Amino acid sequence: MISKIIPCLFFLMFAGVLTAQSDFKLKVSREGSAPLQLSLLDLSKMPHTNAVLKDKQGDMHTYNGVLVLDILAKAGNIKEAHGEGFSKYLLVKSVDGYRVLFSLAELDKDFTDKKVIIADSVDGHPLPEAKGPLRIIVEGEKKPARSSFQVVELIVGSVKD
Ligand SMILES: Nc1nc2c(c(=O)[nH]1)N[C@H]1C(S)=C(S)[C@@H](COP(=O)(O)O)O[C@H]1N2
Ligand SMILES: [Mo]
Repeated sequence: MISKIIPCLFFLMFAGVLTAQSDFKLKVSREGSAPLQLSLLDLSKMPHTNAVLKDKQGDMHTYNGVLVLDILAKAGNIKEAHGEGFSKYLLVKSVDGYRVLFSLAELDKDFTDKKVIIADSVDGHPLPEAKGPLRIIVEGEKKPARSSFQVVELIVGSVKD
């Protein structure tokens, strides 16, 4: 009996993980436009690039994913990053409530060569469950602290005062 239940339980857990992955949506919100919901499949179809980041232990890892600015551009015209856009920010929210802030210029290849991506794989593998399915990677930072894992929402806002 137990020998039948255990494989069944494994199957249900596996199916549960697959369903959770396919149900996952990254929310992208911008002032004045309806929020966008991107599935992992939507993201997988966008152009990907590598970004290298040192972990807490000092080991280098190569992440692969979509430039954050390309994702934000899907939710509206991001070239406002010039001029008026310098007072705009990106707030990155994670499952555990961790929040990290960027100015839009930090994400723009016209201002920096450092890549900021939403990674869906690391060293050729999907992100581990505790760090995925998506992690923002801020290439070249001395500490990996702004590279939030389990990202669920990107919010673009502007500073009013
Ligand atoms: N969602 C989330 N992301 C997070 C954190 C966190 O607490 N929650 N900690 C940050 C900090 S302080 C560090 S040092 C790195 C650790 O990343 P690593 O495990 O790849 O070294 O994750 C960052 N990303
Ligand atoms: Mo940290």
